[in-house]
Amino acid sequence: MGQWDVFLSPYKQAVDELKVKLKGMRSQFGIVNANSPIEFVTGRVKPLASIYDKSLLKGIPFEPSDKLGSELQDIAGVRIMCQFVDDISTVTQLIRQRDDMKVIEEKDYITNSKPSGYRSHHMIIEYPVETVQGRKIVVAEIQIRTLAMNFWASIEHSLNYKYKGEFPDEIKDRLQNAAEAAFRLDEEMSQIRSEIQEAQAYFNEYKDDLAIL
Ligand code: 0O2
Repeated sequence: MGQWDVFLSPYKQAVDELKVKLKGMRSQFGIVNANSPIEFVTGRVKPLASIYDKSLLKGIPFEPSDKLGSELQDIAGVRIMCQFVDDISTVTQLIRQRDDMKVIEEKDYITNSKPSGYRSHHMIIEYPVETVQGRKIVVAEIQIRTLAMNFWASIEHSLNYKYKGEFPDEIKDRLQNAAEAAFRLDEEMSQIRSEIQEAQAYFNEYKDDLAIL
């Protein structure tokens, strides 16, 4: 096993565990028949090429070290998607209350969106991982956003590969307009939230019967 594999292994463990725990939160809402503030959860360990790019950007030596692990806070990253903007504060509150992770920083890019138009709530946590060498505290990033914010961010992220962050003005303007449109969509959906949730509750209750029809 290479040095990088050894270094990244607790981060992989953290991502796997966090995904199970956060998906567990979603199922618990289902069990008590309550609308879940969590729609779905994804997670990844930052690819080595992205670790290299970011370490270069931040002027941190590209080597498997504690310094790299604490300065690049998103080597372990988990993303929580919500249906409604209000769900985001419900989820952040649930995470703050947990004893198995410690929130050390929060970044509210929803109230203060990034100049690109990016919106999301970021929580930086310390998460203990039990390894055969003992306990290791891993820094991880949880990004919480609505489905509309996620749609925008994933499109913008793919375009970033093409343009390497240097968007032509026209694309930049269109992306900013699209970000505003996504935000207006979230606002509209919030207005009709109770209608949507009643329909979803009805569908969940009768989905087996509906499947027969
Ligand atoms: P990837 O490929 O997702 O891993 P800071 O140290 O706080 O100044 P840092 O560490 O970049 O800066 O943190 P920040 O700004 O909170 O962003 C971390 C992650 O948020 C990014 O990781 C993206 O996942 C996401 N993000 C931030 N800004 C944007 C944006 O404008 N567009 C999109 N699509 N995502 C964004 P990486 O490493 O950039 O990318």
